[in-house]
Amino acid sequence: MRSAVLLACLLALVAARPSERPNLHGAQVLRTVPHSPSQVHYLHGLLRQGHYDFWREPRALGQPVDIMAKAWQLPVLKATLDGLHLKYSVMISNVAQLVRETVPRHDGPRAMDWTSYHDYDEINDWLDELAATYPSLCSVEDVGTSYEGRTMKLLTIGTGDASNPGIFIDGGIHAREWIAPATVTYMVNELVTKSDTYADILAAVNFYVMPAINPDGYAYTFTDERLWRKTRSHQDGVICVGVDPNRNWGFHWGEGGTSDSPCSDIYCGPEPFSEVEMRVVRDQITRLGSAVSAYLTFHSYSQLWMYPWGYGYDLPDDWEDLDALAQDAVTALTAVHGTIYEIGSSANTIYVAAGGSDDWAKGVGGVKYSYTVELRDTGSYGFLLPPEQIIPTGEETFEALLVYARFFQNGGT
Ligand code: 0X9
Ligand code: ZN
Repeated sequence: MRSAVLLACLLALVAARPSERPNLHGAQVLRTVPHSPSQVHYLHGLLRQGHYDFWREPRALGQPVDIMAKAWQLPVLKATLDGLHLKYSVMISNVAQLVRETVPRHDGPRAMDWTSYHDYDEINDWLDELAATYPSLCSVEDVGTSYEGRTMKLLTIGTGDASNPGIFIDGGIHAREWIAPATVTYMVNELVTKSDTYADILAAVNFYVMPAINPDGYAYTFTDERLWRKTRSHQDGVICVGVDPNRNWGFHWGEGGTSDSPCSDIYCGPEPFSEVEMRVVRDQITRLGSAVSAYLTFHSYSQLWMYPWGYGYDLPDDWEDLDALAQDAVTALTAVHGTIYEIGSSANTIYVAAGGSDDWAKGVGGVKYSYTVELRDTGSYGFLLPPEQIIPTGEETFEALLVYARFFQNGGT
């Protein structure tokens, strides 16, 4: 009897969801706002040391910085901030509990919906199901395999010619940003299940969609570590796992806002496109060529609608075209639930970070309208956005997507 109880306890421990793993117990997210250049400088130093998980990196004076610290780190972090005369507030007082609340209960595969988050296999099964149910509207292709062997799928939606203008959409390049795949799949579902409403758009514009382009990282956030960001690739002789896939693209690779330390969350990798998943996405954008008129890559969080460049403060020559379309899209987005977004170039809006997919899409892929969207929220929940916000986020973001679609439908170039 005693051994049966012991076994049950052991099994419960092994089956414990990432939320229940002990390392997040007592973890908190602190927010601080630097008001002097030296405070920004010191926060950058703290970021580079790599001891803390910066949920929101230092940007500029007056802009909040969100730092997660584990229970044992909190006293030191608070003392460090005090030493820098930086006031702080507790943004998330119980990270572990929030993780528990947002991780879906899993008793085998669940049908797709938008009231909870779904894992990689569920999303892939749903893509296959969509293509089988709506063969005249969409098709699915296996376009690659992740480092750990997961199939990567590309869904094409549209009823017109393959040469119609296309919008390439991806999500989940950063594993822990769960609202991104959820929002991308929400928008796909709207287009496909309400195809009568959007018949004109679907006849004139194609959508190329990859909802979760970091399959192994995304799967890992469901099974092991909810707040994992990078890929899951291993390098010989290197202890730390993974590369920041949004520092890995071959355009200004390894420049500002990246790290060459494999343990860093912004590690750019041993070489450009070292990550197979990014090669897969790159090859699809390349293959589609001039059929891609816009590239939208979904992240979270901070509510930002950004265009290149991210590698430096310069703006592309045609930035006004990109800005105007973003303004229209965000106006439509805000009209739905009043959610406010900031618009601008990546480097000027968030921070300098080279090797991003958006910069590559424009700088090498030749996609004029290239954007990174940081979805909800502004930090109340951060990466742990409650599932109740998936539908409202989907609703508002879909209106923004329709602005892009109508722009191309009406001959925008
Ligand atoms: O740092 C990133 O990769 C993105 N922010 S996140 O918090 N989701 O990690 C912003 C990327 C903006 N684009 C480029 N810097 N190219
Ligand atoms: Zn991201």
